[in-house]
Amino acid sequence: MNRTIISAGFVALATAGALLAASNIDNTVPNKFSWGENVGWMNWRDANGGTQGVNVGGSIMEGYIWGENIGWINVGDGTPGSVCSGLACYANANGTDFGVNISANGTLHGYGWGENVGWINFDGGAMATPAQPAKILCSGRLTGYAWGENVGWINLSVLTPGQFVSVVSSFVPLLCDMNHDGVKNGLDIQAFENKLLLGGATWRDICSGDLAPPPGVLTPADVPPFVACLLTP
Ligand SMILES: [Ca+2]
Ligand SMILES: [Ca+2]
Repeated sequence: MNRTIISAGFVALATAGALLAASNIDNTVPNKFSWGENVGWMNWRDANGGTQGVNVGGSIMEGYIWGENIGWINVGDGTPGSVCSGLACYANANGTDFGVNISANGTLHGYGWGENVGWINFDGGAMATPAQPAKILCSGRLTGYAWGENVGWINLSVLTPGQFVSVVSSFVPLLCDMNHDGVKNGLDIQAFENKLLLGGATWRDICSGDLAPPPGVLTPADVPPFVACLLTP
């Protein structure tokens, strides 16, 4: 990363924030901490009382992580300027449009920016041997590793409750709840059809609607198990 990109990152950090959605990271267990081998605990929820903590969306993250030893890390401003495989995403080509993207299979990509530590590469874990890609699981928790050139590995895979990061239970995708309103009923049929016919399925849609092979995509083969799921009490 050159100096131009880094200084642009500072500008984004200074001006982002007012439009952020409130954090949807779990605060009950709480599962809101990741571990950095060189930098200690990082809190994904409580920036500015939770109003500027990390919000996990369908295809992007936004908000701030707080590292007790390293200060703020910005994972995106919530206004991505690009499109990746039919999903809104941060371009991550320079410091003007950066942040963490979420692919339909749940893997995390792109960059966060730490005010004191520079870029955090969420593709880093996928390049490790063996590969341990940063990812959000259908259970709503993060797993894998991110890499910061100045902070080393950031571990999202600690198994102990209270020592990993998860979204709130209300944001965890439910089987066949394709409009993600927390219940499965006839309203989910239109949402399923739209994603099946028009594309644009997010990781949450895949978790809810990808019920038959081939995995990772919605195809007509997913229709019968989807209908069966809707009809099952
Ligand atoms: Ca529903
Ligand atoms: Ca499928």
